[in-house]
Formats: sequence, C-alpha cells, structure tokens
Amino acid sequence: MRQLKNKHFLLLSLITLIAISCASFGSLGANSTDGQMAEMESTIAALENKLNEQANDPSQAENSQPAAEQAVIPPTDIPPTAKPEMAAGTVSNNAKDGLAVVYIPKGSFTMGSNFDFSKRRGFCVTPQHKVTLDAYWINQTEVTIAAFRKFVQATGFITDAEKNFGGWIWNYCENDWQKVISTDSGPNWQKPIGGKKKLTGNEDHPVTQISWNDASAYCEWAGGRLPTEAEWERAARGDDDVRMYPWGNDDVDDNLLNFGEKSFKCPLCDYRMEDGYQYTAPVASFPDGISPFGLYDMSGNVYEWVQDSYDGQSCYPTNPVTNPVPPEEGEERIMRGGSYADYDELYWKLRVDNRWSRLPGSSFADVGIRCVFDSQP
Ligand SMILES: [Ca+2]
Ligand SMILES: [Ca+2]
Repeated sequence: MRQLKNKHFLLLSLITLIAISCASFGSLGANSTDGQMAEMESTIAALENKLNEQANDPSQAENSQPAAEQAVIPPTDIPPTAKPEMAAGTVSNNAKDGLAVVYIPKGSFTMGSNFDFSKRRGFCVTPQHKVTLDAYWINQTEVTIAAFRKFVQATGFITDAEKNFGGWIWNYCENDWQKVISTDSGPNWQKPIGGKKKLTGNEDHPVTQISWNDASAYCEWAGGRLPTEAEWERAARGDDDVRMYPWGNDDVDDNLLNFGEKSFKCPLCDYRMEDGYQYTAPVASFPDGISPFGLYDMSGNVYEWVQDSYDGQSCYPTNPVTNPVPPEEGEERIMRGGSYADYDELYWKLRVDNRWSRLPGSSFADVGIRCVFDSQP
C-alpha cells in the first residue's frame, strides 16, 4: 500500500509540474530564458523515469495488489486424512441371511483358565495365554430357524439329521441324551425334539439338530465360515479381563441366560430360578447377559460349533500366539457356550472358557450355529 501511495504522489506531482510549467511558459513569453526551460524539462524527465522504474519493478507490482486478490498456494506437506477405524461392536446386516453381524477389530485377549475345571471330563482349558487376532465380523445372535430356512430354500440342502432320520434329544426319564432314529418321527431342524409334525412359529429360535458339517455349509453359503475357537472365546469374553461369563463374573441367574432351571423340569435343576424356557428361547431374549462386544446368548440357549477339532487331551500353549490355526487331527469338533440343558452341577459348562466336543456328523437338540466373516458381509 505504501508503494501505491508513492506512485500516486509522483503521478500527481508530474501533472502539477506540467501545469505550472505551461502557465509559467505562457506568462514568461518571450522573456523566458533557454536555461529555465531546460531545467524544467529535466525535472519532468526525472519524474517520468521514476514512474517508469516503479512500473517495471515486479516486486513493486506484486506488492501493490490488494491482499484479497493474491493467489492462495495450497500447502503440500499435510498428509492425506487417514480412514477412521471402525468402532468395536459396530453392527451391520448380512443381506444373504438377514442376520446382524458385529465388528471385532484386530486386538488381543486372554484365552483359557488357570483353573482346570473341565479336565475331569477330558478337556484341558489351561493355561491362560495371550492371543492376538486379526479383525473379523461375527453373528450377533445364534443362526435362527428362519435364516436356515432361507439357506435350504436357496440350495436344497439336506442336513445330516435328515439323511440319518434322526438325532439326539434329552431323555427326561434317563436324565441324559438319547439318540432317536425314526423315518417318520426322528428329530431334525424343523422338529428339534422329534415327533411327526414340524414345529411352526419358532422362526426366531436358534436352529438346532445341526451337525458340524451342516453348520460349516451354512456359514459358507452366508459368505463366511465357522469361528475358530479363539475367535469365539474373544467375542464372548472381550479384551479387558478374564471373566467367566459374557456378563462378567456374577453367577448364572435367570435374567442373564437360558439354562437348565425350573423350566427344564429335571430332578437336579434349580427350582428357585426360572428363565421361562424349557428348550430354546428366541435369540437375543436376554439383553442383560450380552458380551462386551454386544453379542447375545454366548452363554446358554444352544451350544455353537467352532472350526477346531479336539484330540481329547491337548492343553493350550504357554506362550502368546497370533491367529492360531485350528487343529484338524482330532476326531471330534469343539462346541462352545453351554445350553438350555446345562443345570446345577453343570454350570461350569456355561463358562466362556469351557470346551466341549462332539463328532462332526452328530446332531443334537441343543447345538446350533454362529458364523464369522473375514470382511463385512
Ligand atoms: Ca431354561
Ligand atoms: Ca449360545
């Protein structure tokens, strides 16, 4: 701005001087001398040179521009904005089967127990060890009968129980599981405890009478796979502590899960508690019992198959592991979380760190499916 004012001042001076010169020249007339004329011409020429110098000076020209008209040069040293990490527990929907899935980011948790509560039954759950897993998505609920029906309608799939004309149901007289084979009344996914008629109205209950083979086929159709044992346990336990149950360390209670209590009507059931369901409950019926990542029924309702086989004796490694590869050599496949048939002295089967297994072709009235996805389905 200062240079601009100087320029205007010089221009004004030149004009004024020319005017005075002209007036003086007129008044002097024939009396003016050649020397006076030459002096004035010299002064005018000097002013003109000064104006020309300023006009040809690029720094003067640039500085004289108004600030608002100056070019804005974009900064080049700012890194591109990083994509924000998706929050743990984010819920999405799998269009293939209509079931909700939950995001679990890459992270570490403590797997297993330091107390060998399950070894007396042939399962080693020790020692506690650190496991790091890549990110994955997992069904928020057990797979429902409605979702499994979509799979059957789309593929014509026939389950092992249907091929074998039956599966295992709870025998109240024997207080134990019993295999029932019958061409007309054998149990299968449409009539989980057998009988001649298919059940109706239970579309939001977890599908059961599902073998490991059936569960694997379903998850593949849905765009995923069965969870590894580590993925299942992390989804149930969370990353912050080594809790025994999805809700924490409080004992099982009838507002937290569907398990074996008064409704199950067994001789050893706790008749002081009543969750309201003799067999399966609609999925997500117990919001007070959700896991830290927001998953329903990780304890109770029905067992859930995982990928891993079990050889009947192996314990966990003592060192930290990353993305453990499920063993294949065991005869049976592991299932997790316990079911509506676990009562009183079997409460430990409802723990998130418990392991249990069955033959991969077997079908039970209290075993179902939960799938995992390596990317958002
Ligand atoms: Ca129950
Ligand atoms: Ca369950």
